[in-house]
Amino acid sequence: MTNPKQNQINTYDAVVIGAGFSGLYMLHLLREAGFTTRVYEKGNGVGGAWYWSRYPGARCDSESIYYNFVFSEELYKEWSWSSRYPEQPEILRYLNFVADRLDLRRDIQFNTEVRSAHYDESINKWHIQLHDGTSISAKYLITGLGCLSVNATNVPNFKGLDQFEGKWYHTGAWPHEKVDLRGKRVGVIGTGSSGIQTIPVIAQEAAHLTVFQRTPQYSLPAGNHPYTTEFIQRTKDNFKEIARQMHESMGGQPGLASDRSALEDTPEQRQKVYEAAWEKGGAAMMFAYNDLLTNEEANETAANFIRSKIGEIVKDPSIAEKLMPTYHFATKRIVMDTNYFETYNRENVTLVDVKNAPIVEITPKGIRTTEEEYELDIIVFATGYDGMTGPLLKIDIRGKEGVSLKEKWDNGAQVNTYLGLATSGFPNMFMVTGPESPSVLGNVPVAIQQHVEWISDCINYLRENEIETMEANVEAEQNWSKHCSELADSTLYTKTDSWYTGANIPGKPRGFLIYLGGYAPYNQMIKDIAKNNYNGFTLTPHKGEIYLN
Ligand code: N01
Repeated sequence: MTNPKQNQINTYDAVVIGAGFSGLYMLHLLREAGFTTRVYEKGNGVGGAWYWSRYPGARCDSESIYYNFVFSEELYKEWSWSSRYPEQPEILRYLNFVADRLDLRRDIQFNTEVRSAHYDESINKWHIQLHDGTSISAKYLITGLGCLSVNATNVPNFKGLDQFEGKWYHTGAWPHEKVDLRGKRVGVIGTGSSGIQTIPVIAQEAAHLTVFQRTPQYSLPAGNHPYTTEFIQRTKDNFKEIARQMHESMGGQPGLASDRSALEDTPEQRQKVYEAAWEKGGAAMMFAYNDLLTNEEANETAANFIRSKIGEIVKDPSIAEKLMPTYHFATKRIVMDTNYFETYNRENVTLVDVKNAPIVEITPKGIRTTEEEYELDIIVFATGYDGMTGPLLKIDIRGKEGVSLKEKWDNGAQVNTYLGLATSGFPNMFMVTGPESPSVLGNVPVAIQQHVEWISDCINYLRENEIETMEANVEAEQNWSKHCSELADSTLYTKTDSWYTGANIPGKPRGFLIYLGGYAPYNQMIKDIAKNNYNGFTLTPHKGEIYLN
């Protein structure tokens, strides 16, 4: 039987994929500017990652007063955060508040997956196919998929998972109803941000928790605390200054940068600086000195400090030793926790080092490593995502001459973008926080706002100047990609295996797809490019003349 929706075609100025921070703001700006815009969202509600990641203990690792939109003073002042690092339900409530306040839902289609987006050169339009067979066409295609998305969760291909008699869940696609852990034997695989947030909370409820750790982490105390009404009022009174500082900082959160090298200080001075940063909590430690990510010796001073803290917190020295990381501090995404290391002092928690004794298979009863079988009722995969390119490459996106993004990027081996916003061969397509933009190395909502505003200004410019298509130039994107790699190679980031480098996904080509030049300089650069009539892009007016920039 043919699906009646298959022949139905709707045309919009812009189609946006995803209704998280990116999609919501993109819809708002384009609609305000008078563009017909439609957002497609796989979930049954807004929120993106915050809609899906409902695992126990999920919370933000940027300070809440900076983890929001600052394009509207009114909106900022109408919302009050409860604490420094709020839990997932509160962030989801915030995004629902934004959607309601800006009346966004009427242009969002929920429970809808975009399966493909193909560019038709004969009419300069994108044809977008939805999971139910509906076809949509649009002049502009904007991906607001996030760098880590539910469509790119990583569940390692362990033998026997299908035979497991208990239940299993991935942290990034957690059930919406409460998972009852009482009296259960729970196993958590993975000790990245998700694992480290959920482990202390699961340990409090489960009968027994077994943590399967492959790489120990430099987790820092979040230093979470409730906000007072007076504090929140002060942030509202200082809205303009807060918004300015967010946009003008290197990572979207003001007040963190140091201008000193760790090696300028004596060991005693460093100890004091690190103690103060540890006490302050959050990301302070990462920014205690300005060379922790570029100088191995400097980095080692911070790494040693954290290892000594782990030794102090964890009572059993053999467990403490297993929990001490050896890679360069902060070269994997920094993790912030509440009572993570303390959790290993509990009697109902076992740490299994799967680097030494790898997982061999999932059995009907639990997990078997090379040394032992662990019986479990529930397995939690806190095993991360196919980040950066994964969310984009899961959709069949084809540009000119039918070439897919997958082919163009050689399945991830040759990712080229211009500024992380566009890629040659894919006219009128824009990526919010795409590969090779500053994206995840900071407070992401700020990176999102900078991109969304740039894209919206750009689409307005195209309309005002009667430009039909806009496409990144091959040379501009090759130079940009080279610049991104050179920057990455001048740091310690590329010396560590992580999801930043693609090393977490077996067979995924390596590459560091994040621009390391900082949010504020990047934002200035893309604004200058716009002012300069979008140099690095080819703009083709309606009449067919070509402006090469
Ligand atoms: O994923 P991860 P995540 N066998 O990739 C292990 C954001 N986030 O979901 O390090 C055994 O960091 C893997 O081990 P290893 C944040 O940006 C934000 O925790 O590869 N273990 C690692 O320990 C974060 O960085 C918030 O050796 C395996 C873990 O699984 C990003 O999401 C909250 C394995 C995966 O860690 C991803 O974090 C949560 C295997 N086969 C997340 N495969 C906020 O607060 C993987 N692992 C905003």
